[in-house]
Amino acid sequence: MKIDILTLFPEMFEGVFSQSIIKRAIDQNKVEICLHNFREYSTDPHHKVDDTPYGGGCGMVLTCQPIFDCVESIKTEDSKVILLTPDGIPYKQQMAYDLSLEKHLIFICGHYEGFDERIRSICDLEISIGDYVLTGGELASMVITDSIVRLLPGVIEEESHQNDSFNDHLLDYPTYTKPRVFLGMEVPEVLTSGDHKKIEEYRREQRIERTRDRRPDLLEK
Ligand code: 6GU
Repeated sequence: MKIDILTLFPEMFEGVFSQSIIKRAIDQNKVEICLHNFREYSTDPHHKVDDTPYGGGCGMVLTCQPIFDCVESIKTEDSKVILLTPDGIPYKQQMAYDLSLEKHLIFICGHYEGFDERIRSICDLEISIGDYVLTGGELASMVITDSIVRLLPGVIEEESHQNDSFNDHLLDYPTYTKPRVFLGMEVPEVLTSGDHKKIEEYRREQRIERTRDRRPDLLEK
């Protein structure tokens, strides 16, 4: 998979993409991530990328030209162009699965002050990561990239995401490791019983119970 990210702040991504599982996925060529500062595409003599809003109001608005030209230069037949914006479709695990099957994603990181409405015309999808406002789409594109890259074949063991929270609209089951007793808190006996059928049953029950307690809204699905 190839992921291109259009941003005015490419340095924000350095730490996130140079550590742990994402770094390994990049090193193993499971994903190629390219950052594009669309300021470089501005035809303005001062490389301006924003301007005041028509009709008045506060803040600056991202202009069409640099983003249109940047997308045009990297888009192919296989590209899906995605705008990060608080008024997009709420991001869910199912969308991570769907996007992980794409060949080429292009993320456009907007700004909270806004972008020219006509930028939406070159986008295939608009995504929001939750009902709160961020200063820009950068953090959202990192969150989405992370959730997609871990699903790419061979990045983590297939089995590790079969029980992920939100699969089958259920949260994950509780896990324990050594020691068996820590500060008086014991590991549930069933997990040390060696009875795999019982363990599977216990985990399924725990997933349902947890979901009922914490996220009853998911169970309705
Ligand atoms: Cl995708 N962008 C911004 N700026 N704020 C957000 C968001 C995206 N998702 C939730 N809040």
